[in-house]
Amino acid sequence: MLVSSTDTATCEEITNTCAVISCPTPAINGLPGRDGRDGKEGPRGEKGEIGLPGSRGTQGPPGKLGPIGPKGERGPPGERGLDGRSGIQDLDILKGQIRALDGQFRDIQATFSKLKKILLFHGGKRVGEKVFVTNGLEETFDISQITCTEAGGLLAAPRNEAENAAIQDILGLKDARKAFLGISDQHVEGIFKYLNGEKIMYSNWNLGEPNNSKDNEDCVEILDNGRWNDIPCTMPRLVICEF
Ligand SMILES: [Ca+2]
Repeated sequence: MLVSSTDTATCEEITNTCAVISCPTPAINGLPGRDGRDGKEGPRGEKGEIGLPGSRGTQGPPGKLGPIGPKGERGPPGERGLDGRSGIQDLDILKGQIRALDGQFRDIQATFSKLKKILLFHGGKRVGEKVFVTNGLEETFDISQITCTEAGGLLAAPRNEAENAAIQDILGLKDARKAFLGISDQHVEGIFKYLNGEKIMYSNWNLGEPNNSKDNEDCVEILDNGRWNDIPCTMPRLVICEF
């Protein structure tokens, strides 16, 4: 009977139980073999998991200006400011200043009233708050105008019938026949204005006037009958001023 060496019983044990048996001589281990050749590339593996995020890129250029946003809500009230002066103190100061001004104004009124009386005493004529008075001299239009301005008044220019009558009265008092009025059309022919550039609001032209005779009559005289006539500005006439 032949027994494989791979069985669990040893050869000596078998020899003791069997009549004929040959036991193999033990083999010696061989040299290790060489590495084999590389195998073929295997099949493609499954898709891997998502990798970690990359590093942050550089900042891009500024974007375009956006549309105006809606109006914001009202902010909280600011801190209280420093205490100012009392309004009552300011009021007392103002009252004192008003009292002082009122006193000065009354003094001026008294002085003005006194001057008016002096003017009237010297042949002046009063109409409302206006007083007309003459210095008794006859001058050209320009000199008459300057004379009145330097005296603190204006060349007389009646704004209504009452004022015109007052000027006419002065002519009678001085036995003068004519006087200049503060009216002319020196700037625009045919457009008569007061010396402040305002168009006249009242007139009392004589019949046929203004006629701009010889194209040289830009100033206005008042006659002893109260009527007006345009004449050359260089003719001498009684100076009558208004204050
Ligand atoms: Ca005339």
